[in-house]
Amino acid sequence: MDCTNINDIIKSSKNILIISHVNPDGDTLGSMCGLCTAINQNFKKHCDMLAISKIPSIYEYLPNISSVKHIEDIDKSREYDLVINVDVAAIDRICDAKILFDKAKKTINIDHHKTNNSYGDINIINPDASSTGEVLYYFMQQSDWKIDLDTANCLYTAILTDTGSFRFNNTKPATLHAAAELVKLGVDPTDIYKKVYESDSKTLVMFQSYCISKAKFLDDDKIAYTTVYKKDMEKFGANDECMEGLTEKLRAIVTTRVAFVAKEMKSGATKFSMRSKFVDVAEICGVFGGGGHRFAAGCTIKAKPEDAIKQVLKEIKKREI
Ligand SMILES: [Mn+2]
Repeated sequence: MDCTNINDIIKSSKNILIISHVNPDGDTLGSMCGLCTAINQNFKKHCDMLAISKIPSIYEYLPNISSVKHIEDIDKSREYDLVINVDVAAIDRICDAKILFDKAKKTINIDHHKTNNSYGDINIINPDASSTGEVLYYFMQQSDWKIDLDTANCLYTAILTDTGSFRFNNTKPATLHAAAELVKLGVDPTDIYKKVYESDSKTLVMFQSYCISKAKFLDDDKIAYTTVYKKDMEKFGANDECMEGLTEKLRAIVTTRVAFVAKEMKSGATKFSMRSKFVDVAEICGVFGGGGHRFAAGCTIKAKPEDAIKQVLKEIKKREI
């Protein structure tokens, strides 16, 4: 990786935009806010930050997140000197912001998804890294950037959330090393844990309990799934944030090999969030035009939940799960 080149590009850019992916998670938001803070600290430069859809309220503690612009509020005719995408596996994950990316004089693509096809002018991609936060930590270190406490809190959040609190199989020695270094810089693991994992709303807990109570189990309980209808969301006053972690709860059952949540969309299509313990669900979701990681993936099928679930179950049952 050519750090000098990137430092020079940042130095020579008058206006910089950092873009996070649609349906933002802790990794894309932590990476965006951390990179923005670090560029400000190290180069005395302001960056614009962009969110494509609603930021989950639990991430409101991230430094500088209040200055993130939303796609509806940004001038899409603007030509940035530099646009940096963080955790954006494919360019369509930034939806309408693609126009800003295409117009930019230079683009940098920072990611950890193995499916990323290096669509930027410069690409900093490490498919072995747990998270984009981890990629950024090592990039900043190799580039001799100063990492202040605000940046450290952001990067730690990114790593923590993408590893499910250092539980998922993407947790490698390098991941824990990066986290340890961030703790050395002053990050308080208990404080961030509470902010991320002990901030559930009553609505979320009651709604998820309901969804789990009507889960279905197939093949000696190896397959676990639940269907979330529009009317369920309405009944509980639940929003998309209330879906967070639901599929993982079904996977956590000892007998489960594959778990999914099928959500009825406003359009009438069905959106799947799939998790597994062994089988490659990115490949299963890929059959339907979706993707993701080996043990965590998603797809959307243009059919009502009952039909869409039949199609998905057929694909799952073709495999040794
Ligand atoms: Mn990520």
